[in-house]
Amino acid sequence: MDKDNLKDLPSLQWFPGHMKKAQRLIEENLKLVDVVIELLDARIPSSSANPMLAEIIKRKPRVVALNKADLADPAKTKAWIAYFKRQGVPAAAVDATKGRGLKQLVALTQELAKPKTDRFVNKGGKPRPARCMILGIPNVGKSSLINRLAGAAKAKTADKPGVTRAKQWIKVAGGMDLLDTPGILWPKFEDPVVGLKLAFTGAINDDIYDREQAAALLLEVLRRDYPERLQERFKFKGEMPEKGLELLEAVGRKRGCLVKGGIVDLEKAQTVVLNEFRAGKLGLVTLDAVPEDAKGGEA
Ligand SMILES: Nc1nc2c(ncn2[C@@H]2O[C@H](COP(=O)(O)OP(=O)(O)O)[C@@H](O)[C@H]2O)c(=O)[nH]1
Ligand SMILES: [Mg+2]
Repeated sequence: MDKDNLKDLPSLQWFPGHMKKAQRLIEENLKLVDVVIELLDARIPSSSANPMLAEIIKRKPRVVALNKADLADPAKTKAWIAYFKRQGVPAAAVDATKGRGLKQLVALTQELAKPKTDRFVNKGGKPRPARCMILGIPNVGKSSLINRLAGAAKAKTADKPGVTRAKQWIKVAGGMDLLDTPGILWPKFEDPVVGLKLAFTGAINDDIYDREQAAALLLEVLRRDYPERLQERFKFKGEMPEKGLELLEAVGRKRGCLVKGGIVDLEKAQTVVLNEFRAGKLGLVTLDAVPEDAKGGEA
């Protein structure tokens, strides 16, 4: 399987062989760059992270881009950025589709590369832009970000017969060189909660997860972090049930998703919850809580 096919692999088809190959491609490109840009989904910054990133990039400086910030809770995005900074990792909120936050991302990347580019000049080299590459799991927005950063100066692919396709560098406004091929990371699929969060933010395919579990988990997280919105949206009066499944049933009742005998049609209720969440009816939501600092690294 070549590099281009690997790009389109649905995340659940990551077999050990694919993971090794993806890792090898990244390691090859790592040698060429000063800095890596780790692209995360601002709605699920820890669930969209690759568990082995630190091992893969070793000591290469890293900047985090919290993408799809237009869909995330702005207060939580701020808290996540502060958290990364406390871990010594510069971070910026971006919206790759509209181009928001990209100037800041480029500035952070250059700053991070400065020791390296300065050293190069001190050894007699010509000043050069920071070299970087983008890493992230499928659907996090790598291509959108690369295209947006490329702007008008989009890299042409020089496909000369008989010549191995050279690495293409994109010159980014503001003085940064970006590899046109992103590194594809696999998600944390061992953790079922992470899998569900990836599913309902659209990072993995819809039809491979249990919709009832997904809706129940979503309601539980919303109850914990956004109780007023849940209350308001589904017109709960007084106490809301605590457990996800009970919440789902209550939502079904509120919305009249009933079958004969007044029993709640859980399937209909799931659809209501998942569709309304995806349509943004519950507002801007971030589903991963910022970890406690005492526990160290952003697992
Ligand atoms: N709302 C929003 N959608 C985005 C953003 N970035 C990417 N997307 C969407 O997310 C989907 C996956 O993006 P893509 O660039 O193909 O992801 P890739 O698989 O990492 O290359 C596409 O539908 C994009 O339009 C963003 O910042 N905000
Ligand atoms: Mg892509």
